[in-house]
Amino acid sequence: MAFIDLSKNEIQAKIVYYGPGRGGKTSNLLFIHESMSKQVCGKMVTIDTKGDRTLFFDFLPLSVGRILNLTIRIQLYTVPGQVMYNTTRKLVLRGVDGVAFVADSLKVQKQKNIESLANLAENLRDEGLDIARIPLVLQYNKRDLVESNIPLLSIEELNEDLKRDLHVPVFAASAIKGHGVYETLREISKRTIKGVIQKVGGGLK
Ligand SMILES: Nc1nc2c(ncn2[C@@H]2O[C@H](COP(=O)(O)OP(=O)(O)OP(=O)(O)O)[C@@H](O)[C@H]2O)c(=O)[nH]1
Ligand SMILES: [Mg+2]
Repeated sequence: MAFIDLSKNEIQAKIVYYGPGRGGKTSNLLFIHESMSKQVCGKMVTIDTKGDRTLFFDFLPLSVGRILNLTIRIQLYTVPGQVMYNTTRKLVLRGVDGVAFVADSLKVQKQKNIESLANLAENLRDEGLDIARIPLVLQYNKRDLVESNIPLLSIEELNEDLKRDLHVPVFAASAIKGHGVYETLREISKRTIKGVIQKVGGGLK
């Protein structure tokens, strides 16, 4: 949850990476953790995994700089994408300030992407949040597989399935190669911090 600590001149914001199982949420955080300077990026904590399946969540704290004399700290979380872990997803979503939705470009995952976005909307609603208003970006992951023989969804098809009437930016990405990972992070951070400053600023008036 976003909060401002005036004794430390600090703002904290929570960004959740959401999406279908095996879409690449953990891979995004791993790439950020491996490539970002240690001054910015803290220790990555992975709570309970089985192979490459997240069973609880991943957590990565970032200290991204200063705005208006306030230190900005961002906490990145991933949810477990597998359908059966909805209770955990709801727990991780508590106090969320922004969401990066990681869709899987594999054609076989078409329905799973759609269901996961609907599940996000429903879980946000339970938190009193509206998917059309929360800071949100979409990432279409695994675009590196365009060069393989594996059937992929086109960007247009992903837009039709997921973006629809949402006014959100979309990033083509390859989390394992690191393409689009920082673009996604930068945009969702910018939107989230803007939202937090508006929220906190409003609260201080
Ligand atoms: N080719 C390719 N494989 C990827 C990419 N991103 C992730 N993967 C692979 O997809 C599998 C799942 O990736 P994860 O990052 O663990 O997926 P997740 O969304 O965290 O999955 P859950 O924890 O089950 O929700 C792993 O074997 C990754 O190596 C990508 O951009 N391209
Ligand atoms: Mg994971």
